[in-house]
Amino acid sequence: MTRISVCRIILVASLACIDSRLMAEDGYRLWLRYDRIESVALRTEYASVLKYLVLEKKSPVLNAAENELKIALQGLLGGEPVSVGDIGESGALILGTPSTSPIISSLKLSAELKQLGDEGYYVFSTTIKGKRSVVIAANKDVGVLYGAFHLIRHLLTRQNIQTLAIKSAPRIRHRILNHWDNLDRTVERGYAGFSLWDWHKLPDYIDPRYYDYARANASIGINGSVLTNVNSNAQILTEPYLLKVAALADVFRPYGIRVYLTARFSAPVEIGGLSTADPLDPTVKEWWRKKIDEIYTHVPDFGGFVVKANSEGQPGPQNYERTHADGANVLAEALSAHNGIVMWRAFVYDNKVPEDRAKQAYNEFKPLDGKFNTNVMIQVKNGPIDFQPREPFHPLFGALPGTPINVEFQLTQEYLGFATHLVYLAPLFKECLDADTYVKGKGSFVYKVIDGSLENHALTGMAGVANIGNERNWCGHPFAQSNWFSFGRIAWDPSSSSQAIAEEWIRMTFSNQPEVVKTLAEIMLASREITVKYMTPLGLHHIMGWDHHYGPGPWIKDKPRADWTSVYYHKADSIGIGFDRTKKGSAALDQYAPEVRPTFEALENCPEEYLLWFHHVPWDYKMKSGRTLWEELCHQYHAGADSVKWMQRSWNALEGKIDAERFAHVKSLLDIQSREAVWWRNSCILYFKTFSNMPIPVGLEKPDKPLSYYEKLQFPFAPGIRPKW
Ligand code: GCW
Repeated sequence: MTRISVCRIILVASLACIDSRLMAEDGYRLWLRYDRIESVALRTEYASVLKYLVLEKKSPVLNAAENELKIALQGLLGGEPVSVGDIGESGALILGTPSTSPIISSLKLSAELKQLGDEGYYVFSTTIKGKRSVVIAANKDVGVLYGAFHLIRHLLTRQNIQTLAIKSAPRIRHRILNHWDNLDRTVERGYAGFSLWDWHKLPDYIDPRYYDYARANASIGINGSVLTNVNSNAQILTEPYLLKVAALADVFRPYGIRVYLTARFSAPVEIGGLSTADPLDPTVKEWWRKKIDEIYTHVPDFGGFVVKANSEGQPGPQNYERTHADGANVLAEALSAHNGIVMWRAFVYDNKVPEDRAKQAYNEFKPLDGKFNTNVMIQVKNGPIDFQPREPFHPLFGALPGTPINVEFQLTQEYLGFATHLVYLAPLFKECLDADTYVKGKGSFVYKVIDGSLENHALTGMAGVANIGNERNWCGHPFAQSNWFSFGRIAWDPSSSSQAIAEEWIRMTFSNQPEVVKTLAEIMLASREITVKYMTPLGLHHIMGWDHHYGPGPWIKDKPRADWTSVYYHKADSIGIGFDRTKKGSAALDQYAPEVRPTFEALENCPEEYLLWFHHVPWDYKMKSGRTLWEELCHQYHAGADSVKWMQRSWNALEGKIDAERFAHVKSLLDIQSREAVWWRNSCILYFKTFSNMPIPVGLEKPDKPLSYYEKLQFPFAPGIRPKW
């Protein structure tokens, strides 16, 4: 299909150019698709109140809210002009704060607004001057912006505006995308093209897309963006780059988004001309202080730093025999003068340490609890290894009561089929957040660690490693957009349900038709479990292709680092398979609270989805299904691959109900996913069979190629590869 090059929905574009008949459905508009509402009755009803916008005072943030409402309403109402001014003859949409809007101030909302903080909002229907009205009220302008986006979601999902009474405030303070974007525009583990940031042309050329990025984030409550890769380059801290960063910050600011950078620990040496980066050296401290002051001259609301130190070859304080706390604090001290924060990553492990990799972060950070400055958060991945399709929750959650912890999820699908597989990740995020750490008794859920309520921390955060690139549809796979969306929604409110978020996203992105919503929600909600089955069933992990992590590679061994091989993790032998992390093995389980351990310690108790994570299990072990472990493993791989066929059938049944362009796109991606699921299934079964020495159970289709075929496949140009520094 030829792509019709038409006006994009960008804030700066002419508002009149929204016409779905001209618009190629290429996914560019994400979930902010403001096409005319089909039902005349609903349009008339919405229009009677909402086509009169009342904004009594302007500010950059309030203007952003007003502009968005104008674009949205004009599109949804089918081109009816939206006036900005007074209350109309039939009603009005009034937005503002008590201090910017005399009308809102006259409504005496202090009791309602009290609990809503700086970013919360109150959206409600009422009657003002005898006219039906909808009010978006907040304490601060940014709350009004978020309220505006809530109302837009409400309209896009076709809900009524007669009885609105929505109060909402974020439970997490820092809701941040982490871009692993390099200065040459490659994106580490990025599968949606190159970086959005056109460093070469910044600061002079401002790609209109930056506005759309900001709009999309604001629409789901994301309020921070780390622009650069955690495998960082010190150049970003030099003046020419800070000017570029400042230009992006200027675009994002009216959308409530602060920018953050990654700090390379050796920057004082690399760009500062010092002979050391020892955090306790006074010249180093002074260098960071000056550098940070300089950053704030360019970006007055700069958010702070994310730091990956002494991990996978990155420099850090341990190069100078200092601790992670010494390292974090030198930055934190300088940032604190400007209200900036440090997110210091706990993703540390060392091939030279003779200890289960899953235990190393805890061992490193547990003794440092309470030693970090108050503006430091420790950023912990959801699981103890590395963004696998399934991991138990990280043992550091709950283990550092004296230190704020923020969780890092990966939206980009490094270990989940890149941007080719449809995998809805909200259930994975929720599985971690809803896990019970028991550190303060039953009910000590991970989400309570993250929202600060368990230990009373005010500094809270959630980080999502972005899946965004410069591909036209932003994320590569049309459904990968749902992972960006759901991350924002869950960071705002960790108690949101995966199902509700999926349905909301489908309605906004595809269609409000009940059949479409139902079918797509079923596919999305099943997709993560299906992926686990065809990739890493029963607690297997880290058996992907060498380095690029594309496709299966359970045979990977004999590499320079044992902890980057697959055999390190699955430990298959003639007796069985799996990593024994009980007391008989690495005792990683002992890092969890005593109440958590019994569930996993005894083989008979261990939930089967975590079996091979915690146990080395004999091939003939009897599973709950009555099958042996070997048979069950084969069945799971088959069930996974078969279920992708079910996803294909369900999708195909929607032909005609989804626009042709996205229908065809997803259809061909599902074809690839289906082929790759079979590839996973066949290679893993054939490989593990060399250890089990057991036949593939009767009734299951046999692989049509030998193991050697799969082992020889090479993908030197797989996307998203780690840069070789
Ligand atoms: O998962 C691993 C990735 C690396 C990444 C690292 C990290 C940014 O393979 O590419 O580096 O995690 O999280 O630091």
